[in-house]
Amino acid sequence: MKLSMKRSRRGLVVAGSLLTAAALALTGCASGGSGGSDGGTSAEGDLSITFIPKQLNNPYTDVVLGGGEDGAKAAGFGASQVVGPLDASASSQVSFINAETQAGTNVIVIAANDPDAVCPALKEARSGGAKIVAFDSDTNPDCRDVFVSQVVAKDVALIQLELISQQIGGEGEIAILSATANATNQNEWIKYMEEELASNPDYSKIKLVTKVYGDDDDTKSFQEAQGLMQAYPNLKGIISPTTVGIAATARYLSTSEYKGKVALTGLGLPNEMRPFVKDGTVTEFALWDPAQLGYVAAFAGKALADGSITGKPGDKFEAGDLGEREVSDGGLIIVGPPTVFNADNIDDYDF
Ligand code: RAM
Repeated sequence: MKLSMKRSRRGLVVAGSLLTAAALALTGCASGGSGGSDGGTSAEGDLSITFIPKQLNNPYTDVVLGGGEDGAKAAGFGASQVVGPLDASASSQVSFINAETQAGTNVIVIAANDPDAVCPALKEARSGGAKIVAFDSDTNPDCRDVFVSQVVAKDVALIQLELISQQIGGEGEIAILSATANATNQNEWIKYMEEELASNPDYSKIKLVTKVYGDDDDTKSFQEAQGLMQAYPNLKGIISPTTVGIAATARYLSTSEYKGKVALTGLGLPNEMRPFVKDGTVTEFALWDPAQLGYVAAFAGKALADGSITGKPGDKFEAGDLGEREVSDGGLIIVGPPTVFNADNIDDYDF
């Protein structure tokens, strides 16, 4: 399902009655405005930035985009907005990219649902002069200028394996409950997890029995969790490297006979996972600060649009309060280290 949109000079997006809190927050003001186009000017305050997340109805996305709004303001963009689909399917972002190309948006920040499906549209946007910042989930590298990644991808994989291994005592069957089957970020983490399971003797007694996909849809993720327990009665643990998947799985486990018996870890939002840590369903999980991801992406977009970087290795730019960031090989910009959350520290975080 697609949202209908209306944009104003200030970059306002009205997405029918389905406008999310994040989109409201990001647009920063109520309705109205002249309804004019963003034009093609590149004078400092006139630069426009549009964020296209994987999907709008995702609490993780809301936090990322809150940081994006702060970053866009602090970096001096004249207009910032969020547009995007409600589902994270492979091609759901294409029409939104095309609309930005037509509008002459200066910077498009995108978390790709599929590394290939978005490419033709992004290439067209680039040939029209737009700078493309991939964040959270990469596109193919030749379709964007830089990729702002939350944490080094392999580290995201390793930390989740360490956590599950500790929680199941180093042996037994585990499963992965992921987001969509095409998601670049999840697939990269899963690839590193599989490689590590196959090569690290510490994990020789752990067996990955299946990978299932909840599509970053709460209901589907819940059902997949339920299905796992039926299909694999000896399952010892589940890794869910998606905030939607881990929260839905925790909700299922918390009222089931498996609570406290089948371990669950992965990547979660502290505010969503708090009740499940407090009730003993989950002991430890990880994440980074999602707001920082949006914030750094906005500054990267600004540096590209004003020509102070081109996205080549060694390029440096100031990311406001977060300080200097450097572009490394492959146009990669790393935001920060992951944090592990448990009963001792979860109340220190509010996102
Ligand atoms: C979900 C999304 C997102 C991912 C987080 C950890 O919200 O799939 O892309 O980075 O989980």
